[in-house]
Amino acid sequence: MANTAETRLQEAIQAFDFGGEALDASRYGCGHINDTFCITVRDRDGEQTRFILQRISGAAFAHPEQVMSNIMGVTEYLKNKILEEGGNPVRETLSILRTRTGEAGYTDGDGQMWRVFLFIEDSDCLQQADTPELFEASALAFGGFQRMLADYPASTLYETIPRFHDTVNRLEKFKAALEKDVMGRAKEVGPEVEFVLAHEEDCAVCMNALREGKLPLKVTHNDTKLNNVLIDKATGKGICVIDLDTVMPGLSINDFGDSIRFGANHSAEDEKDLSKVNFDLPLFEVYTRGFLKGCGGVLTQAEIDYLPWGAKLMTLECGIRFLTDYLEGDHYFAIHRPEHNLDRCRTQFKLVADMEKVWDEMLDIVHKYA
Ligand code: ADP
Ligand code: GN1
Ligand code: MG
Repeated sequence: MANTAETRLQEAIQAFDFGGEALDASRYGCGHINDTFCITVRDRDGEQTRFILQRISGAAFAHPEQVMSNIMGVTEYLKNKILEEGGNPVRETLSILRTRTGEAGYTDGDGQMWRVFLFIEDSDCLQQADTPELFEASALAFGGFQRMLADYPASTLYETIPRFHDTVNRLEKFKAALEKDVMGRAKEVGPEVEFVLAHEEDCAVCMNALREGKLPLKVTHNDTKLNNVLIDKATGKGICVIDLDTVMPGLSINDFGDSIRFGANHSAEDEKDLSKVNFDLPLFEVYTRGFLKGCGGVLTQAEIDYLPWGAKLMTLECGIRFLTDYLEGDHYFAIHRPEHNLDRCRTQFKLVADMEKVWDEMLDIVHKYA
């Protein structure tokens, strides 16, 4: 287990030339994976500038240098695309600040890697879609991400987390964790285990479609929750897709699906009162419209047909992952209370059950906008 990030924070700050004096370094954001800090710097002109400093999670990423290689390649490519399309490359994708020795990341004395991005100011990071318009803005941004990377050389990307969205493999890992039951928690999760086992066959649907050549491998983001896109405060547009650690070859339907999982409801991912957790079909519709528009025609008919499966399986898989982490002792997702991962698992399974009730409507909506 790595030490807390704070023990190496000053060392990490020293590794970068922020162009002035660091006035403050504070924990920032609501990500579950990396340790994120906001660094406020007084530059040589006396102006204050902010940066995002992150310690990349060693529990999630075995090869952080491969994560940074992917991000360097993708952001450079996106900057050119954004310029071609008349956009602002410093605001519409991440910009890496290199270390004093010119590296993309700094490895600390514990062997953990740190990296710095320019802070994208005048933007909001939402934990819930306050309005359908904002949710649609996120859909346009994530769809646009697919579109802009449609011709990116996928073979140059590392698989930063092997089998990240292989739901069948996630199911196997869950079963192994249940069998081992290292924390003695299996006895508390009977209904959740039953729910997973009742969905065993579903877990294979998208992986089978990939294997059979129905669904193509694309360059995808793989972690498209609402708080991984920044919304421009002035225009309400999705200005910048962030959290590029899992950009790698994957299924486009998973990018669609993960956004639906997180955003097509009116509750938090860790809501304890399940009566408040309801899948919202109108929000599903809004997102579908925005995503397909953002994709600008790069999806095949089969990808469109499978979008509802992307939504259902990303939600099921995420619930299985939370449950697995709970059984294994909460090593992967950051938790802020005991049973946090179990609460998260329960919301996901409630949403899956809701989706199953309106499955035909989901199919109709997808075909309405296809
Ligand atoms: P995690 O993998 O832990 O989710 P993220 O890369 O998503 O880490 O970063 C966590 C949070 O930090 C984001 O949700 C967002 O609030 C904020 N953030 C990350 N990068 C930037 C940036 N370049 N500008 C402004 N805020 C950012
Ligand atoms: C993690 O990094 P973050 O917090 O944006 C996770 C996603 C999960 C999500 C659940 C690399 O996303 O896969 O869907 O939590 N990211 C990684 O909220 O595992
Ligand atoms: Mg994130």
